[in-house]
Amino acid sequence: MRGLVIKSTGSSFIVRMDDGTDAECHIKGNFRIRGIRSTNPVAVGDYVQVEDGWIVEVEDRRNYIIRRSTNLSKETHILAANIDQVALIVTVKHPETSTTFIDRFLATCEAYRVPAVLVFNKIDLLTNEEQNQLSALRALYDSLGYTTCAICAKNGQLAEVRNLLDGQVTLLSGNSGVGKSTLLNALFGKEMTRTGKISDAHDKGMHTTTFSEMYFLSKGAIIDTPGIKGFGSIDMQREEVGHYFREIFQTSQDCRFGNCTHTNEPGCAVQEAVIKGEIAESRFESYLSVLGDCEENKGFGTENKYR
Ligand SMILES: Nc1nc2c(ncn2[C@@H]2O[C@H](COP(=O)(O)OP(=O)(O)OP(=O)(O)O)[C@@H](O)[C@H]2O)c(=O)[nH]1
Ligand SMILES: [Mg+2]
Ligand SMILES: [Zn+2]
Repeated sequence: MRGLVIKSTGSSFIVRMDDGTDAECHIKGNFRIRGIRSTNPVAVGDYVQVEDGWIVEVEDRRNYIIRRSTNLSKETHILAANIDQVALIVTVKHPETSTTFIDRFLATCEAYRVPAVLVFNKIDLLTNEEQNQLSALRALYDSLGYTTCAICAKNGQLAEVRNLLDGQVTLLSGNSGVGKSTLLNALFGKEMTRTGKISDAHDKGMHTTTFSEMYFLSKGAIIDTPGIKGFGSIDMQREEVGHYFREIFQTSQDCRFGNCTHTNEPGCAVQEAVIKGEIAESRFESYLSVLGDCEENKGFGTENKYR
């Protein structure tokens, strides 16, 4: 029988069967999907065929989003499949989300053609100066064509985000502790899942959510996922990296060389735009960090290198 994977712990899955019942299912150790080397061949959002509690087949995915797994192998981890959008939850502080992390995530969404929105949470904590920082960040990403919104999940100030979620299947992602699960609970008005504290010592989340799960809204659905540290991405050619940074791609049309990597080529329009302030330095730095990974040819996802 066919069903939709709504929860994954990595070793077991809850599948909502077409008849409306939920079944706990497993996969055999040698289960693989052709063409994708991932640590989890089955992800939340997958449509599967189940026989006697075993997932025996995964239907072709409309889309999916992956990151490199934490080990240094070539293997990747599928965050979710068949989604309408990613809501990347970020915070200016407590914990601070780095622009490198944001840009790496957005670049991967571009590569996989999954729309991404940026949700700035914990605006209740911000001083005036930090509010200015927030405004500057929103202005930057708005100018690139990403939808942004600012919320306080803790106090239920969610108006901005509710509209974005309506009727969509949305993957919630972001660093640990940014408030993904708090947002989920606030949207439902009751405790659907556990939330955690921010460690005093490191000002980071404690990786409270350890599995991915889909929750159904009256229209649409939300997938809460474990927080991630480094955002590894996919294998890219050096010339390709610029394609996934919208403004860099656009500006690169004016570079002298078609395969310009915007590092030290003459007649580089991108470098010129950075100097003129037309491309944000933070974005260019993120671009260079991804490019650097290609150079070292070692996959992006080393746990501690990027937050
Ligand atoms: N002040 C403030 N605190 C918030 C807000 N949203 C979440 N928090 C707090 O941030 C902490 C972490 O929240 P979680 O919802 O567990 O974070 P998470 O993103 O699900 O973290 P992981 O499951 O570890 O990935 C909790 O103490 C929340 O109460 C907010 O809008 N304002
Ligand atoms: Mg959580
Ligand atoms: Zn260039």
